[in-house]
Amino acid sequence: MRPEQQQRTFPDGFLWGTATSAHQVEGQNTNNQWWAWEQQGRVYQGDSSGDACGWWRDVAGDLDRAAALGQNAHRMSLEWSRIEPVEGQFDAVALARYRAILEHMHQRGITPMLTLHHFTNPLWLEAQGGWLHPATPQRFARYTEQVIAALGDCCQLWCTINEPSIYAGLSYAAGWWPPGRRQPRLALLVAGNMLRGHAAAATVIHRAGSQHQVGLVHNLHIYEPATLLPQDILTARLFDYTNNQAILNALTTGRLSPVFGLGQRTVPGLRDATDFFGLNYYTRSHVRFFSRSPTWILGHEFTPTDVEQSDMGADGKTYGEIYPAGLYQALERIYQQTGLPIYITETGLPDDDDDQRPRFLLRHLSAVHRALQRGIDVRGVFIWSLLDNFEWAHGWHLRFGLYAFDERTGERRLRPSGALYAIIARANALPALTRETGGF
Ligand code: IFM
Repeated sequence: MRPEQQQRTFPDGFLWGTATSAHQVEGQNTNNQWWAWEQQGRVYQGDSSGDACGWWRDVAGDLDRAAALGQNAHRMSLEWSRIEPVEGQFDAVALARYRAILEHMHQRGITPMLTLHHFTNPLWLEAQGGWLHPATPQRFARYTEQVIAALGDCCQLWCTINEPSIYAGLSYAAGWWPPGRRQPRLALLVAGNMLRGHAAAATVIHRAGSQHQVGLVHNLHIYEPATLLPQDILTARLFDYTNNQAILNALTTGRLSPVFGLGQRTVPGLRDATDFFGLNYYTRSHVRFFSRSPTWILGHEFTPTDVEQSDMGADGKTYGEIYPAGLYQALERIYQQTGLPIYITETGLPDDDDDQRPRFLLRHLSAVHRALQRGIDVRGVFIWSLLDNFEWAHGWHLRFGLYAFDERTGERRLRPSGALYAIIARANALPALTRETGGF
């Protein structure tokens, strides 16, 4: 058989999963800053997370669906505001509920990966300034201690914080997310504090035993200079430095660059905090030196009109280019710089009619396979997401699920891409390389 006719297999034990987050699927998360923001009508067309996908009530059906699709892993997050509804008071009932969810997973052969912070803060923390407050990393570590004591025997893969650069940028520079601030300097302070929180939580988790693996989840967005003009190249590098490189440097050196604010630069525990890199990869944008509408520092980001785009980007604020080569670039860069094993903790696209997702999956997973062949240590992929869910500022208007979910009726419907992902996960292999299934 010629090599191009052979299946492209993945290593034994490779994790094939999907990812979700608490606020996006649980429902009735009334005690965090996002719920409050939604009640103020700040989400697109007044949408609210409401009952979301009902996971707090009942998760078994969706976990059955994940298992039936051959998934052997699921990444989900814990809701800090449920576990610590009042500062210093921990809710044993909420922790028991999470324990039951983890047991459901194990019963179905699904390995859990837990994220401790995925964009939401308890209201009491937000009232104190959230991640701008210098004591927040220690508060986060105290919450982590309770979680490890209650759930440490049910999980070994831990993500401390999801996408610090996105949380900080959208909440404190762009102003699209609560608390709606527009001061890039604050965004950098917040990102720095989140790195401190990552180190503090990792120290707690590592203390609980060497079976625990800790990662930080970073959204590696690709910044492409719009032209070869030196000013565009430099601006793209500046965007990349503040959003990507400064975080990679912090993880490998244990020191924060001055972009994160002045003050103590060596962060206790940061250098040894990270056992794996959690890579979220979605897209790239093009960057041009200062235009009349700068979205960040001295620059303007955009997506050229002649590239294939997902349902993202229609609002002109977000970026939706489908760019699988970027996943390979990200994997290679992270592995070269950090030497850490990598989980792709999220990749996916909003595509309501599912006319792009099957090809998206084949092309992005081909990039992963190519990376493995070149010796890059990728341990698993979590597609965002198992089912459509509450997409933050876009509300219910962007559909990322392998299952379509109707938030009015609760109906779930498998999309063709979900069936395709099941074939790949069950075979632990991609179909043979063809023009349709291979190139990226
Ligand atoms: O829905 C989000 C998720 O919460 C974090 N990463 C990107 C996803 C899609 O926008």
